[in-house]
Amino acid sequence: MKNKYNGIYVALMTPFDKNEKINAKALEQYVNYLLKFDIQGFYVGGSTGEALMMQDNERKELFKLVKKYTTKDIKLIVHVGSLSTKSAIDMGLYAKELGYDAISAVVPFYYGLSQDEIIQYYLDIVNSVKHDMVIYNFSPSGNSPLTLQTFKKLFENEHIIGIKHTSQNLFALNQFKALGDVALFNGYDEVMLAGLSMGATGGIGSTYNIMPQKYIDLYTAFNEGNMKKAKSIQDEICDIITTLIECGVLPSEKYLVSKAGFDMGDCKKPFAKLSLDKKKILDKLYKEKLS
Ligand code: MN9
Repeated sequence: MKNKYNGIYVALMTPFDKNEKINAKALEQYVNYLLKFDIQGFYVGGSTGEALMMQDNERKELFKLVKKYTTKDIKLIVHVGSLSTKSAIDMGLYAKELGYDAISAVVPFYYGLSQDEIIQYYLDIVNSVKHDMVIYNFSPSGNSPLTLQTFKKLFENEHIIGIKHTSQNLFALNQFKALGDVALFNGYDEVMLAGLSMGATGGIGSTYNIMPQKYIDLYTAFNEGNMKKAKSIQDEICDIITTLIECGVLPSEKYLVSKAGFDMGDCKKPFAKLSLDKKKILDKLYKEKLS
């Protein structure tokens, strides 16, 4: 059995202070809060963690802190993806040494690499780090989406054990069943139920930060075959995400979690601070649907 990573994984936010430095105290409080929920793990230092705006040494500092604050036996997957293979390997080795369960890396973007170059990127990382790897299947710019053929080649490697599928293409997600028993995480929270129906074995999401219990309940309802309940939770989630998208997903999430009592600070630049108008919309959302 290859897949030991089912369930609900919160894509952890990183709290920053006014100088864009990690706010360790807020991070500890926030991690402690999330550990009270019946989640299966954290996804550390991904898009939601703002890692792509952080220096490698700052990312390593985050890995160290989250590992230290996670005092409960849940799985920890850490994102080490970088445009540089060398950096990804360096961060991967560090995370493995800290005791992370698995590493993950986004498809290297920007340069429009070929499928072969991308395959080599992942093989170089796992052959050096020798640790479980979850491919972060997200192609924001530059690359064409990874093909099933590419995934088949990647999964010949014993260390490559999962996919975080951040794509609305759920037919592609379903086709991953050809890869065998892999950890298949739904990536877009607004299609969580659809993703589960098409074969996802869990989810990694950003909006789990503001409503973890809804995802736990949706996942449970789905596994119990209670589709009516699962659908009604997904509908509630989609209404909330519609507002988040309108106001900007990451700054809104930080604002909402700060309202709940954790000092998350602002997103790193170039993210803008939320306008007063957007804050008002989010205040209403918080009051009516999240508190
Ligand atoms: O990690 C997140 N995707 C990205 C997953 O950040 C690219 C999602 O949780 C989205 O933020 C969410 C809203 O679109 O589904």
